Amino acid sequence: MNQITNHLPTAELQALDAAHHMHPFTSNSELSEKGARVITRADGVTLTDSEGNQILDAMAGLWCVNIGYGRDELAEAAARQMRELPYYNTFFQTTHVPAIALANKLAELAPGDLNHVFFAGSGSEANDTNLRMVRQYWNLKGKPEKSVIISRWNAYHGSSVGSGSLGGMKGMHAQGGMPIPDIHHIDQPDWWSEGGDMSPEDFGLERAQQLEEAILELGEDRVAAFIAEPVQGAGGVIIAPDTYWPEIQRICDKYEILLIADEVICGFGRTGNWFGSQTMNIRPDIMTIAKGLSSGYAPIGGSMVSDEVASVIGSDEFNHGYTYSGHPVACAVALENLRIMEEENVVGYVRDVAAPYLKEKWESLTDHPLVGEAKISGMMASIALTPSENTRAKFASDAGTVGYICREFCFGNNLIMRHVGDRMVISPPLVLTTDEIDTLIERARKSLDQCYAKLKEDGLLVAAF
Ligand code: PXG
Repeated sequence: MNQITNHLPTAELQALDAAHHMHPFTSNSELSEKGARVITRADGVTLTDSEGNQILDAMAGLWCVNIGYGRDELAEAAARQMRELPYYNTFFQTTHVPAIALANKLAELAPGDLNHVFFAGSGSEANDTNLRMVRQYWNLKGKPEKSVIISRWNAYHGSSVGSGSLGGMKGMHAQGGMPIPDIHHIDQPDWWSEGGDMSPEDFGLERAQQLEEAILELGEDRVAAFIAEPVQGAGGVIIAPDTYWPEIQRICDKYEILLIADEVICGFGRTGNWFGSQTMNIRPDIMTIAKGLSSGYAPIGGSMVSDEVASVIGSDEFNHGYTYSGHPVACAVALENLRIMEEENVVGYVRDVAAPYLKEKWESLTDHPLVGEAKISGMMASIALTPSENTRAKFASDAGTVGYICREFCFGNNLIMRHVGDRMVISPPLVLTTDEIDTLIERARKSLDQCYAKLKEDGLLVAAF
């Protein structure tokens, strides 16, 4: 077979897919029974599948298509760059204009003195860079024993061995020999699920102070860095109580621990500022970037690095890099994406228009009997599903059972809304109009109603305790 086109019948495409394509984070046997949804095109915030359904993509792909689908300028930028210089590397004292221009632009946009960028092809690769970079930093400072990186349970930092070890997904650790040594995890600031009888404020402080306890337990002279997402994305859009981040910053400063902010989801406008670190008012030494950097139009990631860290790392050869570090086509696409974001004031639109509007509508979902808390930061949001909102009870069914049912109704209503366990999450394109927000909320509410009726019918509206 030479050509696979959009014109084959869906069932045929699904059969070919099941026969040869291994999907990420998917049970392939389950998938081949059901058949994958085949997406054929997209425009703005709307996907079209092979059956002609028009689906509102409230996840922006995988949290990445920030400026929306179908922007010709990005296709043109890629084509132009492919004609001029489709590939050259940035190893061995060479460079090229797209990498130079993008590095300069990023230095201008990044907060503080994060003036340097080490390019990668993805967020996972960039976090692998960070892992090696912070250890090499302390090594060059004459403290090679400072090698432990502290992270959080339920964090997501990527899927490679290094970044998956940094992450705190136990299901991932169970496969393939992770975590690697010298990664230590503390608890996440998820008040709804884990806050017990504490107030959110006290709980936020308690969770931040776990960092201090871990540093003291491991030994200050052993800890290299703390890594965290400003808002946990894949973990369920977990937004820490207000007391959390100031305390984390205090502890990092006190013990001279490098702070790595993983901005792969939060970066590039998602939280209503260019970076989530600005929203949370923290001063990272390193930021991981990817996804929204190119709005997902080309695979690219990187590590934004402070003057201090860059100067220490630069004092010796850093034996690290990827074939596609600073890939010229990906850099050209990212530059065009950032140009559009600036010219169209996308971050201002999020801050002043879209996010306040979405917040009001999203929080109104808490009047639904299935919805406990609603959390939102800029254009990333979650709701906790619960059989009993007054007690913050979990469902008696296995975690994720109810979330999955709700997600299936969302799909049926042409809305891509994800579930993480029994939390429903959204992260739509930043350019979503207020009319499209209305449609999103309408479809979400309808799906919640259907889910509620189904749970009642199946006897699943039962609390775990
Ligand atoms: N850090 C964060 C905070 C992420 O969200 C990565 C690193 C890794 O990036 P790459 O480009 O290597 O995938 C991510 C990626 C999900 C989901 O199901 C989330 C991600 C990726 C795939 C699925 O929520 N985040």
